[in-house]
Amino acid sequence: MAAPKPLIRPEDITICESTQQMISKARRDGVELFFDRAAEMKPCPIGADSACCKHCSMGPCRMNPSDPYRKVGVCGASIDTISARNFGRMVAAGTAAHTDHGMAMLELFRGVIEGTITDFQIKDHLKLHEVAASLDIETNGRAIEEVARDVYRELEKTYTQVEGEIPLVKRVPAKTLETWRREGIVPRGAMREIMEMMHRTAIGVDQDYENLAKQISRTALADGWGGSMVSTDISDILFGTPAPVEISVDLGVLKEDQVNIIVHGHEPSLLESMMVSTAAPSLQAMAREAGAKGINLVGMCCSGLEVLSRHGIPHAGNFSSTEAALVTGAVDAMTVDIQCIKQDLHKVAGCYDTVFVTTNYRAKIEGALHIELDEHDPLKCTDEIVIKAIGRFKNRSQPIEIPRRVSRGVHGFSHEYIKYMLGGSFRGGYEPLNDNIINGRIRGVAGVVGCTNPRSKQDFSHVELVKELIKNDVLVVQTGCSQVALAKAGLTTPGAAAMAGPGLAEVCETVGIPPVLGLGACVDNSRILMAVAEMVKTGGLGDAIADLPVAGCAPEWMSEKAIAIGQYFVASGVYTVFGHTFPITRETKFEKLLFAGLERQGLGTWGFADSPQDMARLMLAHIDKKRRELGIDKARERVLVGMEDRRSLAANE
Ligand code: NFS
Repeated sequence: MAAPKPLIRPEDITICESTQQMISKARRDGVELFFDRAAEMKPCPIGADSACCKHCSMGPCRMNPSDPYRKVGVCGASIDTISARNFGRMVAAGTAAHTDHGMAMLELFRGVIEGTITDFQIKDHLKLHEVAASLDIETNGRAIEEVARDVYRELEKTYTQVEGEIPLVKRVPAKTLETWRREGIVPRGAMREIMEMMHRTAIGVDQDYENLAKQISRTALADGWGGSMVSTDISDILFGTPAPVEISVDLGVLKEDQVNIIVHGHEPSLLESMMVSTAAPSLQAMAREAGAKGINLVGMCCSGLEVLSRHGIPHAGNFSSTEAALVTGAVDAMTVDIQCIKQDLHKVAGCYDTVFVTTNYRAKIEGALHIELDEHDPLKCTDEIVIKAIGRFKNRSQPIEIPRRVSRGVHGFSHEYIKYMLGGSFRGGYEPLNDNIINGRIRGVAGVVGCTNPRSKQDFSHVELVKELIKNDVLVVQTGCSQVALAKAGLTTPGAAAMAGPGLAEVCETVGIPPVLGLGACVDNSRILMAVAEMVKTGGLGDAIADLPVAGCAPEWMSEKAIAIGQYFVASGVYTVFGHTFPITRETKFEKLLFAGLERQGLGTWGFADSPQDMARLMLAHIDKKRRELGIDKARERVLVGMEDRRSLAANE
C-alpha cells in the first residue's frame, strides 16, 4: 500500500491567512483545491522550458533544454525558432484576451451611443473629452453624442486598421515612437497583428527568431497601447474614472447574516448591473423576508478591481483565493464572466451548495448553470442570479466559517488622479513627481503587477518585493492580483509610508498617499503606460520611456496575458522582471535577444529572478543605472527590510 501523501502545510502554500484557514477547512471537508493538484502534478520539464513544438503532426518535437542545439525538429526548426514561436503564441493569446475584452467594451459603448443599450450611459464626460482630445477629435461646441461617435470610430481602428499606425500611438512619446518606426514594430489593428502572429508561427513560415521577435513586440504593443487602453478608456467613460476611495479587502468582507454574492471575472458590466440588482428595493425586501440583514455584493480578481475604486465595493481576494471564498460556505452565489475562472470553481461551489453561474457566451463551463448577460437587458440576468442567491440563503445547510481578516486601504489612483494629487487642481501635472525623482527623494517608479500562482507561495513575492522597493524609496504602482496581495498586507494605507525610505515617506506624508498606489485591473496596466508617457513628456528624465528610472515586475505570474503585458512593457522601453519561471530555454540566441538584445535596439529588456530579494536587486540596479545615465544619481546603499519595519507594519495593520 502506498504511504499516505504528506500534506503541505497551508502556511507553506500562501501567506494569506484567510486562505490558509480555508485550505485547512477544505481538507477537513474533503474538498480538493487547485493547490493540491499543483502539489501533485509536476510541470512538464520540456514544456516549462518551451523546448517542445507541437505546431504540426510531424511532432510533437522535443528538444533537449540542457543541450539546446544538439537537436532540431523534424522540419529542421531550431530551438530559437521553436521558443520564439511558442512565446509569440503566448503573446498572441494574451493580446487576444485583452483586446477582445476591450472590443466588448467598445461594442457596449456603440450600443449606448446608438441608443440600443439604455441601462448604461456615458457617465464621465470629462474623460470622453480627454480621450477625444488625445485622438485630435474636435470637442468645442459639439454635442456629447457627436464626440462619442467620432471617438468610437477612431477607437474601432485599434482593432480593424489594416495598414498604418493605430490612433492611440499618438500618446506615445516621440522618441519611443521613432524607435518603433525604425524597428518596424508600430502596431496596426490588433486583429491584423494577432492574425499575422498566428500565421508566422505556423509550420514552415517565419523561421528567424529575430524577425519573429519583431512581430511579437508589434502584437504586444497592439495590446498595451491598443486593446487594453481602449478597455480602460471606455470603462472610465461609461462607469466613471476611479478616484481614491477607502475599501475593505480579504475574505472577512463576507457576512454571515447577509446574502453574499461574489462577482469574479473581468468585464465591469456584470458587476455594474449586479450593483443595480442588489440595490433594488424589491430584491432587498425579498432578502429580508428570507431572514437576511441585506445583500452583500463582493468582487474578486479583476472584476472586483474594476469597481472597488469606482464604487467602494469590497474585494474578497485574488486569483488563488477564489476557491477559498467558496469553502467558507457563506457564498450564496458566485457569478463569473471571462478570464481566470478555474473550471473547478463549479465543482467546489457544488460541494457547498453555492449557486455558480456563468454569464458570458464566450465562457461557459461544462455542467454549470448559464444565465447570459445581455447588455440590452442586463438586469434580467443579474436579478435572476440575486433571486437564486436569496433562495440559497434561505436554505443554507452548510456550516459557515468566515475568516475574520479585513484590511482597509486606499485604492483608485488613475493616472489622471496622480496628476491632480501631485500638482493640485491649478497646476495638475507630473512635474512634482519628476522633480522628486530628480532631487532623489523618490529613487524611481516600479510597477508590480500580475497574478498569483499555486506553484509559488501566494502573495509572498508580491509583498516582500514591494516592501523592499518602498524601503529603497521606489514609488510602487500596482494592478491586478498583485494589488490585492498588497492591500491584504496593509501596504495600501497612507500609514504604510512608515515602511518607506525617508525620501519616499516624506513625499507620501506631504501628499497624503500610500507608498503603494493601486491603479486597477490588469487591462489598467495601460494607466501605467500613460503615467510613464506623461513622465517623459513632462521633461527632465530623458526623451524616451527607455530613459526613465522605472522598472516592472510580475513576481508570481501564470497567465499568457501576463506575458503579453510583459512584452508590451519591454517593447515600450521598460525593464521588466518576471519571477518563479520563464517560458524559455536558457543559453539560446532567443533568450539573449529577450534578455539583452532588445535593449540594444532602444527598447526595454526582460529580467528574471527567483526570489523577491533578487527581483528587487535587479530592479534597483536598473533604476540606478538609468539615474546614472540621466546624471541624477547619488551613491546610495541598498537598504534591507528589517524586523523593525515588520513591527511598524504590524502596528499599522
Ligand atoms: Ni491579470 Fe485579472 Fe489575476 Fe492574473 Fe488573472 S485576475 S487579468 S491574469 S490572475 S492578475
